[in-house]
Amino acid sequence: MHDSVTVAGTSRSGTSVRIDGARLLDRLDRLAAIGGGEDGGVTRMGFSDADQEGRAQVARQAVEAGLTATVDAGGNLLMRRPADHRRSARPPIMVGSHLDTVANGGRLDGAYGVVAALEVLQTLHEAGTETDHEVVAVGFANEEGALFPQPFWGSMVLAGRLDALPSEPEDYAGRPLREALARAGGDLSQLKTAAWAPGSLTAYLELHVEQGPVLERLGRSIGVVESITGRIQMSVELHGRAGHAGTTPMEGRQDPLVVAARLISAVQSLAQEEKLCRVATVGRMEVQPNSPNTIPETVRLDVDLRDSDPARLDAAERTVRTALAALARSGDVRAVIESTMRSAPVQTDPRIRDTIAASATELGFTQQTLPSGAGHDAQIVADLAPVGMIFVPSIDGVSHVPSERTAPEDLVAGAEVLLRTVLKL
Ligand code: HGY
Ligand code: MN
Ligand code: MN
Repeated sequence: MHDSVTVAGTSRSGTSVRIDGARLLDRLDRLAAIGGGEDGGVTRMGFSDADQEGRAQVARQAVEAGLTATVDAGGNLLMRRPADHRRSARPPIMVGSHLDTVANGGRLDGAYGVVAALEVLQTLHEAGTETDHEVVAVGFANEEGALFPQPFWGSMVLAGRLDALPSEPEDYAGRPLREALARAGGDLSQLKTAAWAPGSLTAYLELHVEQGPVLERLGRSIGVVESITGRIQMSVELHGRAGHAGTTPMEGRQDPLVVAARLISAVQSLAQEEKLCRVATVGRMEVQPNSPNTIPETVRLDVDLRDSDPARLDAAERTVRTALAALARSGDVRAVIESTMRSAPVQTDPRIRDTIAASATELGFTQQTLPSGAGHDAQIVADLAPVGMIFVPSIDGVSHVPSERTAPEDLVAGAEVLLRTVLKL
């Protein structure tokens, strides 16, 4: 058990409501145990069994706290105070993040924002604090797209961006999402029922670990996020001709892995040398038949491009497509490329930024305004409402790895600022 770490927030009625830091930290430990590995990594890929177990655990904690927990058709977990606390005529304030992780990722990316959102909701409920707006806590489904390659799935459903989603989503192995979504409590044929209308939220707030080095380097406790990066994800298939590694002459080979290697180098250089976009990465590749003494038949890989300027992103995407066409021609392989996800860069709402900054100041925390190099559900929910994001420092600036960590006092500080911001909005 963690010893208690509490600091007061104040509600409209002036009584002080207190984040229960020990409860927050214990729930993070419990959630990290689901899909947890020896090296401290966590694997709860969207719509996997572990993800479902994680969602169920958070839902149980909400119900035990006297809250309601429901899963919408997209698989998003929504937690609310009992009906008699929804008197407010004003649209609710939604707070949350995502519950899924990347493969062998960290214990905080996403999970921290959902557990803190539950903590805020439970703290308000226990204190009997009436807020001007109903507060809804959300655990978005499949933000990472680690198993079913549709990142931001849950927030895209909630934002009603259904036309940008495949009608019959499958995982990387071709297994249909329909059954996995149903197991999570969703329904692929009812996604429309999970969409919220523009203006149906007063604001969306997401608390998240920074996943970068800035706050730690500057020695600041709270990050006030000013913008969230734009991002394009492209899937590439290269079809060559398999053959015996020993008897097939080099002349005339149609080797897709050689083309893939050249493409990966071209992707790296378009960010590193040509500076066409801020970062460019190939993080996933599949080789078929993946046999040491067989010239590959097919290679599949994903390209991830990021920049805060949509025009630069588009130019970088065109460059990848042009480079791929030339490399496929010279390597005599057939190439198929598809942009599987495109999320525009988003500015957070200035009024919410100011409220976060004022909350951090009142609570005595140092702060820093900064951009987010990572993508977040907030950039999708921005279709519906003004959004704000609060960061806390990542130790060594790392994330998406087992060593992802944040100091406990920073985790509690972030939740205190989230609570205070909700009360002030
Ligand atoms: O990839 C990202 O930026 C986020 O972690 N989904
Ligand atoms: Mn992530
Ligand atoms: Mn995240």
